[in-house]
Amino acid sequence: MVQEYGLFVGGKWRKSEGKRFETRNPATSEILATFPSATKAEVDESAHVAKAAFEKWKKTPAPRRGELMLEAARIFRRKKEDLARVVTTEMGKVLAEGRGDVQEVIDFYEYAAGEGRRMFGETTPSELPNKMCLTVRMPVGPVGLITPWNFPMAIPAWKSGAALIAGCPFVLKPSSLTPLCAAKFVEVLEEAGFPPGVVNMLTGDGAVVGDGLVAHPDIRAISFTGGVETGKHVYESAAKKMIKVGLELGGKNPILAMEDANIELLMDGVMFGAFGTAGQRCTASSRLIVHQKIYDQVVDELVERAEKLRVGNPIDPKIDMGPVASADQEKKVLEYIEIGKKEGDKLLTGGQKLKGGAYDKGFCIAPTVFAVDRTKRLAQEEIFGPVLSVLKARDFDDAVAIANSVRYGLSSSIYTNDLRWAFRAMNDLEAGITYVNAPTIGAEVHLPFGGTKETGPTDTREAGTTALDEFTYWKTIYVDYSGRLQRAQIDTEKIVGA
Ligand code: TXE
Repeated sequence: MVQEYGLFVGGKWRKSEGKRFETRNPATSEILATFPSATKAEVDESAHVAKAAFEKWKKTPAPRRGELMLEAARIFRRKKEDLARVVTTEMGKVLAEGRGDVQEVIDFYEYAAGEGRRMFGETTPSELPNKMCLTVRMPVGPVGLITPWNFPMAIPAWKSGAALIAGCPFVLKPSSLTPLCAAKFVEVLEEAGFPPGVVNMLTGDGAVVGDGLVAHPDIRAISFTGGVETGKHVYESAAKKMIKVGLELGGKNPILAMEDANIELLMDGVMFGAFGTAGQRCTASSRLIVHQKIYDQVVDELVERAEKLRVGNPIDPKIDMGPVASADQEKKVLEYIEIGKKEGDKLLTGGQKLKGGAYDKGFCIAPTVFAVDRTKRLAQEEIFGPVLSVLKARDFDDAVAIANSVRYGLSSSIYTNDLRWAFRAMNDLEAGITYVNAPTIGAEVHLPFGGTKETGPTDTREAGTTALDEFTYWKTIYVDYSGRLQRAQIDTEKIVGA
């Protein structure tokens, strides 16, 4: 029987007044569960509940908040295999990657829990005697977390882990393509025993729940991962309330292959970076920029490798690449393939939906490689599917110019054994992340994650200690224990030597 989920508000699963929608397996079209589309009244209610919970949660000592997170991490570890199967079944990434999604949850919750005993501020000398100055992090209040479908447990974990340890209750609004993953995620937090109202989840329309949370006066920060247009819209509405907004909006991430690159290593990296998660990662290696001297060799090997990838139902451990996540994603990727053909890009392999037998029930697209000119749309726009654009560069400077010619700036990579190129790339590539001799994917949870340009504003970074910045503000505290009025900047000279 298909399970019917409700909303999670105030520590309870409850019914909704909204219409219901289905979530399906993108490999088989099987219905997995149904969920409600929360109404505006339910958005208001969840924000009020989160606000009420904030009063107690902010006063719960941060190490105690961390203990609950460690308990959640233990449960995630115990349930890892089951949860990984939910990720694979609902989102379509292969099982090894489904396990990776859950491992990121465990890693980040453990890491963030430790922040409960750090969350360092500063102490500095005062300019006046018998006075001390310090800074402490303050939680901003209840927050809204709006998440996409491509890392359906890891992204909710990155955002919620930082919010929880900072002292902020949250309302999670997951993508309507992966509500089951979000529900399973929330069930673990429920089992871990977070106080009622600290953890809330509303499923439903972006325009009702997403917009509703961003505009709600009780919601004091938004962390959003998704498409650029939606992200800009969220940014604008949040600006009207002057609240913090974390935005992570995708990329067109380049791998630069220099003439001295280890080709075997490069190929392993490109395959993983371009076709892992069927190319649906914000950090996917979607452009391969190759030095002209090795271009022909790289292209030949690339085509051979891409054609060997086994595409199909990702629950089967023999499969290398699963389907794209939905009919809409499939349509978008196939449209881009048509655009490439119309613009005169050279299709080197793939370029079609896979059909026949089990393929007819899902959204599998052949791993696709195009040789592309730098100004073409396939060289510039995020496709978010298993389509790799290969570009030819004259030399290092030309490769960097191509890499930096796009509107995004999330991840980047260079394959070379020459220190000069490696270090110059670290400086010259316009991106929040640069890898050397590794593909553009593979972020680790204890380091800042985010980009520049239209990937998102540079003032927030997920993961790492920087994750706290999304959900806290600095308070500066002055403690005067001189027992008399001391006036900074005014008549200080009288005090000196007093
Ligand atoms: O994203 P949306 P979609 C890119 C990728 C993909 C495209 C569209 O190129 O093909 O975006 O994907 C919620 N106010 N990325 O349609 O719509 C929505 O319900 C507030 C890259 O899935 O941006 C979901 O929870 N929220 C990205 C979330 O926003 C709104 C990962 C993201 O959905 C809203 C995913 C609104 N008005 C897609 N409308 C990455 N950076 O990795 C929708 N939402």
